[in-house]
Amino acid sequence: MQNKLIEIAKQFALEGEIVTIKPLGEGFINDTFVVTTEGDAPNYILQRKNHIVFPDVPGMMDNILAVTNHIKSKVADPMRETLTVVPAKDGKLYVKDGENFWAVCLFIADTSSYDRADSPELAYQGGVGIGRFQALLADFDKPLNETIKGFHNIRHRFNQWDATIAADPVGRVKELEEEIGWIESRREEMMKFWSLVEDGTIPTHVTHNDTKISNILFDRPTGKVLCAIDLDTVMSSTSLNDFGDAIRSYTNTGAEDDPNLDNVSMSIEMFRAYAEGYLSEQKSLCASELEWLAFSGRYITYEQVLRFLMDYIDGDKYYKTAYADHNLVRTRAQYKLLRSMEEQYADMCAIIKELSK
Ligand code: ADP
Ligand code: GN1
Ligand code: MG
Repeated sequence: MQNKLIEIAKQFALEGEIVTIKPLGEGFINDTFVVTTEGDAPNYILQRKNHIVFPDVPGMMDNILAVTNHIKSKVADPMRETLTVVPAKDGKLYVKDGENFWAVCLFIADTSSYDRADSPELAYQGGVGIGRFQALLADFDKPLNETIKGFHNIRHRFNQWDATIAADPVGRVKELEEEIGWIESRREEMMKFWSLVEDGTIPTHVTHNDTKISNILFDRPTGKVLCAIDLDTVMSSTSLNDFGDAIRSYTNTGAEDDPNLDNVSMSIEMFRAYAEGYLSEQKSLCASELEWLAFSGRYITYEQVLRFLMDYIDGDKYYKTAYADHNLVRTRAQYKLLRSMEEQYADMCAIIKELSK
């Protein structure tokens, strides 16, 4: 494996001799490695991009290059405040090795990354990070490739869901009456929200679409947010999805896949902190976006319940899993979080109203 990785890495325009290549992080989709090099040369992130999940990796890399160049033209420290794509020696933004696609970016040193938010200050900084990301891209006007079709489009997800339930490829549907009921009982309210995006009441912009805390880097010396990474899903969508996915991540008092549901709930303190940070940078939300901002946490958490459960029904094809019923454990934990959001929804709305005055 190591020799294979070195052979791949050498096809990119790296400075310095490669010393080690080691796995990093716990992403559910790609395989990520850190490439260290000799002496003062920079280190790199080497990623095997999941071409089943992302059918057009070249189109995805074009998106990432365009968006990062746009951000670089606006920030004080362009090498640290966004990713830097490192092309292959042949000038392409990826290397294709058999079935697999690989890409490289600069490793940003002196940063911290987290799997969960352990303080309101961190949640505030995370909110600043995504608010700033959206603000920097507000005037980005080139078309972006749709890297995953209908990614946060619940109408599209329901089509996939209905087909998966009908196919029931590994015979799991019969054990899941209760869990399937969680999805079905909320179908209408989720469609109501998405219809507002479809009819333009809620506008679309360039968005990140995968804003969980592990996709943000924080500056180690200051603790301040540095940048959003994992830009594979940058596309046009509603800004609310970025807020909602972050709320799903930062406010959870337990783990995303917590087997102990007593650990899982939504922390309203973290909700306030994240929203404060986000709204301190994102100043251009319209009235309908503000009206639905708190709901977006419920929307994306619901979508995540659906996606984990759908993958379980489908025989665990999409997400990496660590044990047999991991996707079902994830489903139940995310559902507990959704229930907690539903119970505290009035408070969430009141906080957004107060902060957006
Ligand atoms: P995945 O798609 O598998 O989630 P990510 O792009 O999120 O992969 O990377 C996984 C982890 O690697 C991140 O959570 C972060 O800790 C670290 N990481 C990724 N890119 C960089 C980078 N350019 N500099 C420093 N650390 C990084
Ligand atoms: C995946 O790639 P990663 O681990 O950052 C997924 C997100 C899910 C998340 C759940 C492309 O994110 O949509 O919300 O897992 N990314 C993709 O943790 O499907
Ligand atoms: Mg990630």
